[in-house]
Amino acid sequence: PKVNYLKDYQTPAFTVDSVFLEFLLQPEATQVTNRMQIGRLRAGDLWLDGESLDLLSVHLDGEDVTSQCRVEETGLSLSTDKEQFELEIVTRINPEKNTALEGLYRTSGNYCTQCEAEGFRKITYFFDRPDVLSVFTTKVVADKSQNRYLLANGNLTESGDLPNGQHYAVWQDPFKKPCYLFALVAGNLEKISDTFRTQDGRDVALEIYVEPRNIDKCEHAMESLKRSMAWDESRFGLIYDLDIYMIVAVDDFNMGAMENKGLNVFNSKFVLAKPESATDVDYEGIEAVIGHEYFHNWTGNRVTCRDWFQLTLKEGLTVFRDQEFTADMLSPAVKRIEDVKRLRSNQFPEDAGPMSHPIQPQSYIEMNNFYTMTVYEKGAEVVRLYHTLLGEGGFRKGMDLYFERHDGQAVTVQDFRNAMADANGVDLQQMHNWYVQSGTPVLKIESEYDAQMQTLTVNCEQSLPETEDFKPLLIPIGFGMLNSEGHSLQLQPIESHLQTVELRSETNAVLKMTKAQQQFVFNGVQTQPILSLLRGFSAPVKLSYDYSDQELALLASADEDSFVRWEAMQTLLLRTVQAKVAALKSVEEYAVPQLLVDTAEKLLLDHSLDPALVAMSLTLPELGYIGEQYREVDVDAIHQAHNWLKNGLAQALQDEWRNTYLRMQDDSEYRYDKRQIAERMLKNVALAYLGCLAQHQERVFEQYRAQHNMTDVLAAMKIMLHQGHSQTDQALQDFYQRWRGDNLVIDKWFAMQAETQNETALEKAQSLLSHPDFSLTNPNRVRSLLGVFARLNLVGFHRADGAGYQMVAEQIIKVDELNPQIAARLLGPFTHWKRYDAERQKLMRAALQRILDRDNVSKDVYEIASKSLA
Ligand code: BAL
Ligand code: ZN
Repeated sequence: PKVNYLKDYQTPAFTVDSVFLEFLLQPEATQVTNRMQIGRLRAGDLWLDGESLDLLSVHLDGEDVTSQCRVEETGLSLSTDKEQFELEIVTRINPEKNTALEGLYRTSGNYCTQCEAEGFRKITYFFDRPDVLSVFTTKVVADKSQNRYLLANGNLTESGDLPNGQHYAVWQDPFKKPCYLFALVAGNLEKISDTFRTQDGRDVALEIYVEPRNIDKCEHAMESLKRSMAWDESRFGLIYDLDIYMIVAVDDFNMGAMENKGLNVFNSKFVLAKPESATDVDYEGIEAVIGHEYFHNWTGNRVTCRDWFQLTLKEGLTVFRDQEFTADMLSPAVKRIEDVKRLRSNQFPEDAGPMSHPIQPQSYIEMNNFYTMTVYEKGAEVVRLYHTLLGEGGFRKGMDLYFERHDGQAVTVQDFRNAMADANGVDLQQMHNWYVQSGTPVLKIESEYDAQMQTLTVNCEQSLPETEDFKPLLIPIGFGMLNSEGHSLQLQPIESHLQTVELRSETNAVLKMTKAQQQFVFNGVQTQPILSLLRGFSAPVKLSYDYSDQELALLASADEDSFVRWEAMQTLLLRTVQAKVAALKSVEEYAVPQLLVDTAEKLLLDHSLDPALVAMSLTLPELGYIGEQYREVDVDAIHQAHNWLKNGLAQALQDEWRNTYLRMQDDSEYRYDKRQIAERMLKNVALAYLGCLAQHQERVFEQYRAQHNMTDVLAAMKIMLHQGHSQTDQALQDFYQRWRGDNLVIDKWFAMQAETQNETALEKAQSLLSHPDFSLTNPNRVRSLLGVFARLNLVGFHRADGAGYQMVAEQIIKVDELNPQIAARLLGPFTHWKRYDAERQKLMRAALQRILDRDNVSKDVYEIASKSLA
C-alpha cells in the first residue's frame, strides 16, 4: 500500500468555489449528482479522489466527457486546460451494503454519513483533502414515509413534497468548508428542540434527533450543549455562527462523534442518558463530547487543518478545550487526575510501542490509524504547555490572534505556535520539538540540600529513550517544597534563576526547563525540604525522583497540589504491589506496610477532603499501568499481587470502609453534580473493598437490588463479578432481562463480563460471542466484548496456551471484512507483544502473522500488523 509523507505536501492545483450536491436516496442505489464550480491554480490534469463508486456520467461545462475520464481504483482523472469550469459528476452508491461505516451508510434503517478523514470520496469524486474549501449546497430527496427528516449542513432554505410519496429539502452552508465536514442524515427520527441566545443576541435553534425509543434520554445532552455554547463565549469569546445546530445520535458509529458543520453525528453512547441507564462516567462523557464537537466549530471548522499530518492542530486543541470545560463544570482537580490516568494507561504504551509517532506524524498508510491517543491526548498536553507557560491571559491572546489571522483558512501547527508566540512577544520555537519527536520523555530529578548555606539545588535532566539525536524540550515543572510537618515553604529562587523560576504564589512555582540538563537553586531553605514535583502534572513526562516512602506518605496527606497528593498515594500503592510481585517469586513473606495502611486511614478520616480525591487516591492502580512498570509483564503475579493488596487493605481498614460507605449513602434523587458524583465515587470504592470480605457480600447485592441508579448498580455488579459472589448469576440474568433492547445498557452487560478476570474468562468471552445480542457489525458491541476482553482482561487474553490470542485474532479477521477501522483498533493489545515472555511473544506474533497473511487484508490492519511485526 502507498505511504503518504508530510514532506511531499503540495498545495492544491484546483479550487472548488462552490458545490451543489443532490442525493436521490435509495437504500441500495442512491444517486449522487455533484456539480462543482472549479478554478485552476496550477497547470496539469484534473485528479479527483473516489472509491467504490459506480460512475454514471461526467459533464464538463455541459459537455458529456464520461468516456474521456480515466477511472482508477482510488479516483478519476481528466485532461483539460480550462481555467474556470463547471464539472458535473453523477455516481451511484449502495448505503445498505456499507458496513465500513465510512461515506453514506444505513443504521437502524436511517441514512447517515461519516466523512472524516477520507470518507467523502466514497460518496462522490472530489478533491478529498482538507485544504480545498467550498460552499456546499445539498439537496436531499427521499421517500417521505421512511424519511420524515432530511438533514444536511447549514441552514434549511427550501423543502417540499414531490410526486410518488417523495419529499425534498435543500440545505445551504454559507461557510466554506472541506468535504470531511460534510454530513447528511435522513430517516424516521424524533427530535427535541430548544434555543440558545448568543452573546450578540441571536436565537439559535438547537435540535437533537434520535430513534423514537430514545426520546426520553436527550435532556442531559441538550443541557450540555447549552452549557458548551455559553462556556465558549465566556472563556474564549467564541460565538456560534449558524441559525441552527443539530445533533443526531446513531447506534452504529466508528468514532465517538463527528463535528460536521451544523450537523454533528454522534455515537448514541455520547448522547443518551437517564439516571437508571447511564452512569456518572457516561454523563461526564456526554457533556465532554458534546462540548468537544461544539468547540470544533471554531477549532477545526472555522479554522481547519492544511493536511492530515496537522490533525493535532484541531484535535489536541479541542481536547484541551473540552478538558477545561469539564474542569470548569465539575472539579478541576478530579478532571486533571482522570486525564493523567488516561494518558498514562493508554498513550504512554502507544508511545513505547511499534506504532509510536509524534503528535505530528510524518507519514501514514491509512489516516484512520492516526486518530490516536498521541494525536489527541498528548496533543492536548502540548497545548496545555502553552497555557502553563503563557498563563490564561497570554493563552487567550494567542487564541484571539490565531482566529484573527486564520479564520476561513486551512493551516498548520506552526501557524498556531506563531500566533501564540506573536501575541505574547515570546519565542516559542523550541516547542517544535514536542511536535516532531515521539516517545515519552523521562525527567530525572535529584536534589541537594546544603544546611549550612540553607540552599536547595534541584538538578533536572531530560531524555527521550530510544531517540537518537534527541532535541531538548521546553518542560514547565510545577514545583513546591514542604517541611516535615507538611507545611508549604516560601520559595526564594536565587537572583540568577529569576528568569527560569516563575513564582505563581509564595509557595508555588514553575521551573522552566529548556536544556537537556538544568539546575534550579533556592535560598533561605531552613530545613531539609520535601519536594513537590510536577504539580498539576505540568508536562507529559515520566518523572524519576527517589522519594522515600515517608516522603510520599507526607505528600499524600499534606501537599497543596491535589495531583501530587494523588500521585504520592498511587506510588505507595504501586510500590506495595511491586514488592509483593517480587516476594511471590521468592520465599520471602511480605505484609501490607503499616505506613500505607496509616496513610490510607488518614485520608478516609479527613472529612475535609473532596471525597472524589480520596476515592481516586485509594483506588489501586490499574493492572495495565502496573504492567507498564516492567520490562517483562508477569500477568499472573501482578494479578495475584493486586488482589492480595486489595484484600489486605479491605481487612486492615474494615471499619473505616464501612463507616465511609454509610457516610456516603444518599437516597435523594439522582443529580449530575459535583458533590453527588464525588460521594458515589467514594461510596463505591468503599463497597469494592468491603466486597472482598465475606461478611459484606450481602451489602453489595443489596445495592444492586435497590436499583438506585446505574452508577450504583454497575458498581455493585462489577464487584460481584470480580469477587465471584454467589448472587452474581442471578444479578446478571436480572440485569439482562431488565435492559434487553436497550443497546447501550446491553453493551455494559457484555463489557462487565468481558472484563472479569478469572480462570474461565476466555470461555465466558467465547460463549458471549454466540449470544443472540452479539453482533460484529455494531462497533459498540464489538468494542464491549472483544475490545474490553483484549485490552482489560489480562488474565484471559494472555492465557498461557495462546487460546485468548487465537480467539481475538479469528474475530479480528471477521471484523476486517466488514469494518477495517474497527478491526485495526482491536489490534492494539497485540502490538505490545515485546512486553511478554518468550512463549507468549511467539504466540502473539503468530496471531498477528495470521491476521496479516490474507489476500484481502485492509490497509488499516496491514499498517498496524506489519509495523508491529517489523
Ligand atoms: N474529528 C473526529 C471526531 C472528533 O475528534 O471530534
Ligand atoms: Zn475532535
